Amino acid sequence: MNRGLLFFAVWFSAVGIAHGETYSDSFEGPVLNSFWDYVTPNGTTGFWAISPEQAHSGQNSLRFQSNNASAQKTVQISHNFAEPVYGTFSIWLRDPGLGGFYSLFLTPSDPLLASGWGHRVFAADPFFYSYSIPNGSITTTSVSRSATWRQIEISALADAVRYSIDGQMVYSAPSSGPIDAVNFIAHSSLPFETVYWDDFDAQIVPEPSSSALAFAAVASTMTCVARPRRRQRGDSRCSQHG
Ligand SMILES: [Ca+2]
Repeated sequence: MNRGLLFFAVWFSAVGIAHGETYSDSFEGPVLNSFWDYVTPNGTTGFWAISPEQAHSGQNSLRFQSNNASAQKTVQISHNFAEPVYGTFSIWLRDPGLGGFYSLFLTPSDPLLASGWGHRVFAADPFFYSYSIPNGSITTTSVSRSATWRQIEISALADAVRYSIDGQMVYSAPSSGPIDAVNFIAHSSLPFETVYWDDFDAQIVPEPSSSALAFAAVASTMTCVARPRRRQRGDSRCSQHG
């Protein structure tokens, strides 16, 4: 990527964070965007890197690779919201078509639901994609696994929950409340198993009782609301009112 494109990519990401309502990440690098609060330390159980080996868009994607230990290994990236949110989250997964356990999942805010697998769509079955609901069982879908890019999308909204793969809805239900974090993750017991992720998108809807009401109370001004992060980073969300 040339410097002009690189600047644009960084600027676009920063604007996406600042407005708070949406965030997109195409993992063009050269480093991982600060939107992500947690990344598995490289070498602990595997490795992650911005990689030109595969790309759903642009020139790069985010590569997860397990290390060569014999134990089960995990590589994970997460964003923790400063307060519970509703929203729609999607990412493209370059599934090798076999092995592993690759998933997008949302962590429910309700502690009684957060102890389980959360809202999760994943590739682990040898032949088909699966999903699990908070404190629920695993369901195998009719969407087949193959060595190609697939888009996984999970909506946790105030009135509904929906899971989709490549635009095909595989599960819907009434809302089970807001979520605290969005995560994607790779588990593997095999050495140097590799998957790629690209084009993450978040459409975030703040809870009416918190930031939405705070924004509504301030009219005709450019307002930036400082939002301390639960783990480490501050954030500011700016919105034009009036
Ligand atoms: Ca990309």
